[in-house]
Amino acid sequence: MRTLLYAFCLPILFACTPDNRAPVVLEDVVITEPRPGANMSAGYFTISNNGGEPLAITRVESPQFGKIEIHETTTIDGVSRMRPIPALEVPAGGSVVLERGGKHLMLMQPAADLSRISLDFYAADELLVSITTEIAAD
Ligand SMILES: [Cu+2]
Repeated sequence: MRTLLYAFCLPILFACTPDNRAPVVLEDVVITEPRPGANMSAGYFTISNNGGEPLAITRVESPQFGKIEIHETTTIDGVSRMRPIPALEVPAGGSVVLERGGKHLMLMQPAADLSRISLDFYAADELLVSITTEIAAD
């Protein structure tokens, strides 16, 4: 599933890029169905920073999830572990892929109704981008 979601410019925070691309764009967004018993979903996407300054996403919020963490999976001696990371860094003009076995969102405490999922991405207290998507079959 290829989903191109919108990003919007916050005029006070960001000048739009000269060619009018949105400063922050999320593509290929996948939110997995919560596994029975596990009560959490994973989120994968590609995030692109079209602006001229590096970005650090420090917080993700959703009305559909009580708690969201940014995780990184590392494999040491064949053992995979995931741990929360304080920020998702996206270099100026670059992009970062969140995928299985790597960085991902961990979405906990899901609401009963997950027919639409909204996610708000923040750098500290500044809202950078909001998206709306749907659960994907895992
Ligand atoms: Cu995780």
